[in-house]
Amino acid sequence: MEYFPGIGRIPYEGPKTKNPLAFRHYKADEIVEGRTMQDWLRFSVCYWHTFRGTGSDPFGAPTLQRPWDDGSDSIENARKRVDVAFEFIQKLGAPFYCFHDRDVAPEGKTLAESNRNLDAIADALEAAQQRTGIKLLWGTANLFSNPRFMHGAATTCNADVFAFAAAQVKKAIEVTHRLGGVNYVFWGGREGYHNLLNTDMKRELDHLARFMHMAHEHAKSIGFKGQFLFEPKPKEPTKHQYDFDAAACLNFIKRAGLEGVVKLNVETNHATLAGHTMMHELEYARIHGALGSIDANTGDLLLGWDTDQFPTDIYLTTQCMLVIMENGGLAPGGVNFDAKVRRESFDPVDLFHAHIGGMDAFARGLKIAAKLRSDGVLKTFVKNRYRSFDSGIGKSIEDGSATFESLEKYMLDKGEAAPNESGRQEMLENVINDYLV
Ligand code: XLS
Ligand code: NI
Ligand code: NI
Repeated sequence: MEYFPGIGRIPYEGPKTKNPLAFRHYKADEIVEGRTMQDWLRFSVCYWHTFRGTGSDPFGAPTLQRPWDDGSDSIENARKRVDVAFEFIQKLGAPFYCFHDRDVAPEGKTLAESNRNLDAIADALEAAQQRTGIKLLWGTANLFSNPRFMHGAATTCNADVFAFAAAQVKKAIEVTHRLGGVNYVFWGGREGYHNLLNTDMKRELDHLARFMHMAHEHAKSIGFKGQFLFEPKPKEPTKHQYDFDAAACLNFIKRAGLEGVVKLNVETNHATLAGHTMMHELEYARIHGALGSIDANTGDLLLGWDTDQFPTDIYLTTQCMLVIMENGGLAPGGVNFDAKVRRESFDPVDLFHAHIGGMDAFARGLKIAAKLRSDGVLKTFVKNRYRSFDSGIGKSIEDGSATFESLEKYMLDKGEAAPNESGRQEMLENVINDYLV
């Protein structure tokens, strides 16, 4: 059975093609800075938006036409979706996918039944992976859709719900391990609060720390070597999510003694909701040695929620790739399209247009960033800007030999600081535009 008839493997045809179902820039085996595009980008298709999205919103019913899907929660339907997913990912030529437990398999009436459903679909996923060579970038657990998680999962006030969440994550890590997943993501679905009047914030954060240590212990005990990742997000569904942004996550990791255990999966739309640029979040994670993976999408700056649109802006992807290349890539992480087509884009073929656009935008960002790096434009400027710290008084500050006394003496002798130099922001913005064309 073919679910996307008339669409073959998406070819690379180069920038001049007029074929909407071809890549203009993403050529998997093209070498950039000594590595293939496929290895730099490690693209992943997400199961939830792409194969479970319906196009419904708070104001309207589903719109997306998915002729293969009978809309039911049966195991048969779930099995069929596995075939749909792998046909799509294979035709697209993405090497990875990722999922939540409840995206792939229906939730049962009890935990035991849910686990059995998940095992049954894991069999199908495993067979499809073997058949196609497509690999699992990460698995995760949905700890936010079921009403039991209304107060949170690891940060709930209900100890039974904490136990349920623990059992669910235990199983999700095991399934991720079984499927050879190379990361495991914790997005804090409802880990946050709507009102501090009913919230013991300290207790909730302590519980989250306990939860993460137990998850780490379990992963070790079963031999799961994948990277744990927190996915920062400032709000939605709660008013305040504990994993607000990269800085809040890193502080939690430190407070909980989880350094070296958890890195970050940074998502563009979450960065902008937090009032940051994606480049800021990536750079903040990178300099702390915690840049693990990214959820590639984009928000709409005029809207205040997580619109999860496909990234098409090459200014954005260039900025992402500058930091990712400086990080030496993302492996074992990757570039996961946590993005959905608009509800007006209801044809199955729109899924191809969306992913092709995102992959091409990142491939262009990669090529532009590589050129900026090989010409040394930004690096040389930035290095020169800080040269007063390379010797003399600046060096004494950096190497720790300076004290307030020595600095005071230096300045009393000198009388006034050396004059400042221009930051040349506009010139650098012009330089970037030269490279974008
Ligand atoms: C929601 C998150 C979610 C995570 C996986 O905003 O982006 O989709 O990526 O749980
Ligand atoms: Ni995400
Ligand atoms: Ni999101």
